[in-house]
Amino acid sequence: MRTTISFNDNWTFNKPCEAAVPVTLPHTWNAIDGQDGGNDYWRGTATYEKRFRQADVGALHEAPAGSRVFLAFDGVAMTADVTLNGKLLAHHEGGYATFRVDLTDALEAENRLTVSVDNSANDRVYPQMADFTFYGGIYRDVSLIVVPAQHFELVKDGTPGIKVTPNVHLKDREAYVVVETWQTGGSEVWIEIPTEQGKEFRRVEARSGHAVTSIILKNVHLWDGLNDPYLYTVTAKLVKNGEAVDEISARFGCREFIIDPEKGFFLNGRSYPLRGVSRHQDRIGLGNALTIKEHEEDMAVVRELGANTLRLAHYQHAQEFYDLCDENGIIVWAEIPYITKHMTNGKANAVSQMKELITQCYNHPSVVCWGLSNEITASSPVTEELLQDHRDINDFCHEMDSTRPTVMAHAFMLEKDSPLIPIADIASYNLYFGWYLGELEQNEQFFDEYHALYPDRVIGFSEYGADANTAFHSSRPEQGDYSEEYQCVYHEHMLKIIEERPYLWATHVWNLFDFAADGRDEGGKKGENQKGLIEFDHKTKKDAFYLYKAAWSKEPFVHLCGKRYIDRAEDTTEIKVYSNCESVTLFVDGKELETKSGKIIFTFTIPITGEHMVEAVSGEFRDQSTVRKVEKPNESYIFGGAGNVVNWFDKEDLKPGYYSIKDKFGELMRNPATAAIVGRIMAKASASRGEVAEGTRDNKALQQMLAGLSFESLLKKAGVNVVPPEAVKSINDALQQIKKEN
Ligand code: GCB
Repeated sequence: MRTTISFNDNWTFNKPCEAAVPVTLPHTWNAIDGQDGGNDYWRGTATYEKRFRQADVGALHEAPAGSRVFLAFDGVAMTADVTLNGKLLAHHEGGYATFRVDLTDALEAENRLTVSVDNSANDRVYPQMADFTFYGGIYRDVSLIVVPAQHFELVKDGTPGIKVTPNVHLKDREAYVVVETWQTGGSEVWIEIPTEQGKEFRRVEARSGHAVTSIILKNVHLWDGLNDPYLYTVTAKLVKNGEAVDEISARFGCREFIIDPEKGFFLNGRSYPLRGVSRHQDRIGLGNALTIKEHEEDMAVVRELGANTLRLAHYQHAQEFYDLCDENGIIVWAEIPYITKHMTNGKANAVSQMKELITQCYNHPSVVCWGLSNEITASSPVTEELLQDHRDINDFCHEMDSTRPTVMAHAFMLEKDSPLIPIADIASYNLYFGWYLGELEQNEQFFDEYHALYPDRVIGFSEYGADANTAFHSSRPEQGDYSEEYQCVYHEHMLKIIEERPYLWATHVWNLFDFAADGRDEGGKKGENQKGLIEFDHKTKKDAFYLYKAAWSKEPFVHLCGKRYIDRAEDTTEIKVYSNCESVTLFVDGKELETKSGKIIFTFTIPITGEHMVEAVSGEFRDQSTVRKVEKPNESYIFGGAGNVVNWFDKEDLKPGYYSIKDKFGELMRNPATAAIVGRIMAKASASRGEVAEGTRDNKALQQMLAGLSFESLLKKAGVNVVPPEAVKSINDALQQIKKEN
C-alpha cells in the first residue's frame, strides 16, 4: 500500500544575490513586491533546496524492497527543474497544475533535492500578459509518495490514476458509471463503490496498464448543486497474486446538465440559472501561498453570498478548492491561463496545461466546462494562427472529455461575427460598460443584439465589475469615482438586467475579492485590482456584496449600506438597505421613521442635523450605522483623481446649441472643427495605452461602439494622468465655441 507524507518542511530558499533563508512551503517570493504596485516585482530564477537522509524518513527506510518514491508538487510557478543529487529528474512548465516526479533511481542514503523555479518573462509559457501578478515560488504543497513496484499511475499529466465518467438517466433514476484506472503491473483491479443500498463491486482484468469497467447505480442519489451535493466515492485496489498492493480512491457526483440558448442552464432537468462570481486565489500578505485554511475561508464566503457558480479564473486552482466546490454544490468554470496575448511559441504549453487541467479535474462534478482562453484578442489580432490554435485546443478538449462543453471569455471589442466565437461550444463576454467606458445600458444592448443575431448560440456574461475603495464615498456616485456607492449603483443595474435575461447561461461578477495587479495604480491603491465585492484581506465586505447576498442567499438578513460613509454635507440624505426580507423598517435615533416593502433594495430619505443613529429592522434581523451632518464634504472620502473630472460640469452650466464634452464621440467626429479638437486628445490617450491600443485601432465594432459614447465618458476612461481636469475644462471651452448646425 502507498504512504503519503508532507514534504513541506525544512527547505532552504536561495534567491540570487541574497542570503539563503529557511522556509516552510507553501512559499512565494512575491508576497510583498507582487502586491505593492510599480509593476516591478522580482521575476527570475530562484532555488529551493532540501536535504534529507533516508534513515530519517520513516516512509523511506520502512518501505519494502522494490518500492518507488515520488514527489508530488501541487503548484510551482511558473517553470520548475527538479534535481536530486545532481541528476535532473524533471522539467515542468506551467505554474498552476500538479506534477509528480519519480525520485527512486536517484535516491541515496543522504540526499540533496533542489528545485529551480523560474517566473521570468518568456514567449512560451502562459500567462505572460494579464493584470494579475505572476507570483513565483513553490506555492502549494509538496508531498512524498512511496508506492510498491506495482502501483497506480502517478506521473502522466499529474493524473489521479482513476477516471470516473457517470452518465445519468434521469427518467430511470440511474447512472451508468464508467471507471478506468491506469497502472504499472498488477493483474487485476478491484473497484468498489459503496451506495446507500449496499455496495457495488467489480473485479476487472488489467490489460497493458489499463483497466475499465462499468457499473449501473440504480436509485442514483444525484449531485444536485446547492440543494444536495451528494458525492460517491470509488475505491480501486491493484491486485497481485490475489492481494491488494496499492489503493486509490476518487469522489464523483452523478448529475446531468444541459445548456439552452434561450433558457440557460438546467441541472438534473430543472432550470438552474448560474449566477455567481469569479475568484483569483491570492490574498494580501500571503500572495498565492495558501493553506487549506484560506481555501475554506473563501468557500465560507461563497456560501454566505449564496452564489451557485464560480469562475475559477484565470488558471488552474488548487485541487483542494475544486474539492470544496464539489462538497458545497458550486458549479465551476475551469480554465487555463491562455490570456490577453496569443504567443506563436505558446501552443505546446497551452495544450499541455489543458491536458493537465482536464486530467486532474475530470472527476469533479462541480466542473461543467473547460475555458480555452480569456480576452485573447485584447492585445492580439485574430490571425489564422490564433484561430488554428483555438480549433486544435478545442478538438483536443473534446477528445479528452466528451461530457463537457468548451467555452471562451471574449473581450468587448471582439466583433460579434468574429470567426473565433463559434470555435468553442459556448461564448461568453467580459463587458465593462459603465466602468471603463460607455454607459451601463450598453451591457444589455450588447447582449440583446448578440442574442437577436444568433438566437441559436449560447451566450454568457463571464466578467463585469467596477472598482471600489472602501475609503471613498459619495452621495452623487459617478462612474470612475472608485466610491463604494458607485460600485452599488453599477451592480444594482447589472443584477437587474441579468435577472431579466434568462438566456445568459452563466454570469460571473469580476471579482469576489480584490487581488494583486502589481502594474495598477488607481483608486487610491497601488498594485490592486479593486473590483472585488470583498477587499484583498478576504474579510472586509463592501456594500455591493450584500446586494448579491440579498438576491441569492436564503439566509434572512438586513444590511445597512454606507457604514463607512459617516460625514455627509447634505441636509437630507439617502439611507439604503439591502435585504432579502419582504419589508424593512427604519429607525432614526430610536424613533420609527418608515416601513418599506419591496425586494432587495430599500431606500429611505432622512433629514440630518447632527449625529444620528440609524437602525434598519426586519423581524429579528437588524443593522445599525451612524451618519453625521457636516458643513463641508469630508475630503478623505473623495478620490483625488478621476473624481474631479467626473463632477466637472453639470449639463445646466453648458451653453445650449453649442458642442460640449457631453456630446457623443461620433457626433463630434462628424464636424471637422470639433473633430480636430477631439482627434488631438484621442491620439494622446491612445499613445499612453501603448500595445493594447495598437491592437484595437482597426476594429470596426470598437469604432462603432466608441461613436455611441459621450466624449466625457471617454475622457474619464483616459484618466487624469492623460487628461487632467484643467485640460478637460479647456477642451470643453473650445467645444462650446462651436455652434451646432440647424
Ligand atoms: C478583464 C480581464 C481580467 C481583468 C479585468 C479588469 O477583462 O479578464 O483579468 O482583471 O478585465 O479588471 O480589467
